[in-house]
Amino acid sequence: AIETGIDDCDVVVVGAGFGGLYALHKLREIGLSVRGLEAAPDVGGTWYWNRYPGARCDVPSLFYSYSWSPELRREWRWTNRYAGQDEILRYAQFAADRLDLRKLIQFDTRVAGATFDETSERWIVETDRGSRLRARFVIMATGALSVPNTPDIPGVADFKGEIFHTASWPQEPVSFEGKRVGIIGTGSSGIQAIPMIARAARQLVVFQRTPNFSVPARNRPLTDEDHRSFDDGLEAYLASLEQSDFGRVPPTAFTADVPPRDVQWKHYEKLWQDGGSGGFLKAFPNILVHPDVNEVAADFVRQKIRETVKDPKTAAALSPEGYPFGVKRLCVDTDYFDTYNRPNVELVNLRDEPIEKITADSVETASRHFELDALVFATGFDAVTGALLAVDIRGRGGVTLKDAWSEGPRTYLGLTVAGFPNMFTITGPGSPSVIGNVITNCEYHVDWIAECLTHMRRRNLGTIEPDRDAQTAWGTHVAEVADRTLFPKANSWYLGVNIPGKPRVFMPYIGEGYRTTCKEIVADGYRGFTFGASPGRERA
Ligand code: NA7
Repeated sequence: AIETGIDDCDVVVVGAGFGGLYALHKLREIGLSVRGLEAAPDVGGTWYWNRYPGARCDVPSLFYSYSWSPELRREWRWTNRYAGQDEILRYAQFAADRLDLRKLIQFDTRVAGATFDETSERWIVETDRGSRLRARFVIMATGALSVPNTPDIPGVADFKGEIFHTASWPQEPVSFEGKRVGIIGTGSSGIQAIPMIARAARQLVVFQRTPNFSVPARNRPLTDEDHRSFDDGLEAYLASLEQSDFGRVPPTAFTADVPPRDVQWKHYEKLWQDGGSGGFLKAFPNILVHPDVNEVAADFVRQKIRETVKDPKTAAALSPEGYPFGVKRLCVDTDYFDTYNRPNVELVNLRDEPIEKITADSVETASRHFELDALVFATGFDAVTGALLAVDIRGRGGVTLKDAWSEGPRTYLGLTVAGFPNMFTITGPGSPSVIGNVITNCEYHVDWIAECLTHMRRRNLGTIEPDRDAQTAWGTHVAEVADRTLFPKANSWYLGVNIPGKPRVFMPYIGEGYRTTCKEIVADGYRGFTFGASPGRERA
């Protein structure tokens, strides 16, 4: 019997960012009834919220686009080498309209809980508006960088000035004109926002705990020639998505020679002039693996900082030491280091003088007092697992995802979780997730899920879930791959160390051949998965 007051569908997709939008489209296309739920009033996901000044993608715009649709490609023309937040958001809106997806999505609706009912083999999804949906499948397209992290600094609630977080920036324009502004955090977001705020504000105080490696974007308008050359290379690019895994550690990393220092230096000089992070991260196959190779890149960036920043003490404080180059997300900036030559910008090195408290009108360090009109938190995210654990997800036996992941996330392929049948995680932990190009990573997951659901329909299968052994082996593999690289040697959000109490587990999969592995598993009859027979209800 159909319970009243509950909506039934085949698939609930949580989140209307690039992953969720494509999931809605693709699964509707294969004939499933789909419903989207989105906390924001509009599509775009992280690009909806991150409206801080300077917000820009560090993957070139021509590639940071849906690769699956020739139509969208033809009808959309990127204006800049690196797209700003506003343009990316417009692209997401364009895709949603062009694919007619809005009618499938309930906006301003946050998913509070999702419970797998073992009797009916249905997910019951509950929203913060008190509505409930029932679906065979749940797709968590909730994003890897979508839950802002605001550190619990004593007195923060007392601050009477304006207060912002880069990842939940207001919709209405913010003016820093004539104001004394403080910013906490120098990750990608801070490094993009700082030069912009510095230009507007009377005074900008940057509170830095850890300096970051950053390379120039050299953003510029795209030319007809850029578009032509992208089109010419398109076929090869699309094929490369299938073959290789852009941005990850290749097997040759472990056998490659150590190139002479001057050869490396010369190459970095060229990459520095070209701009962008992609070239640096694959400058030499072993750059993220071999400490000696890595150290030259680190030295190179430190040298650039010394050449750029006039005050030697500030230059020294801005220079990353003690952790490898490129194993925290490499920042890409416009005028970042040069901004510290402005008379209205001051760097406060929290290693020397930690923040002690925030008062009604100031930030106080151990030795100084900074009066401020506005305070910006550029303090990052509870990455990769944050948005999944923010939902009260309950699988078989009422076990919560929180309990299942109390010692760190466990998944099979970053797509599925043992004990949580018919739930899929787009860019989940244990998948390439946010390494490389998130849009194409999302697409691959959606395509994989669509193929899986088609398979299940053909065979009249009711449920899919990974075996615990397969999941454990996958987790071990993900960790082993990371442990062979320099990635675990930095306290990055990849490891969850930015969030107090979060288990230290390297979350993204950085091995090569992820897609090949996923395909082989499918070809091998979904090795490592168990399917449940159809409960005999209507077919999906
Ligand atoms: P990140 O990269 O996590 O950077 C957050 C920054 O905030 C980083 O410099 C942190 O210093 C700093 N932070 C965090 N907590 C504190 C406290 N309590 N006190 C002082 N400073 C603090 O986040 P972003 O938003 O910049 O970028 C995230 C990703 O989004 C980025 O990598 C791209 O992929 C897009 P720490 O390094 O922890 O010492």
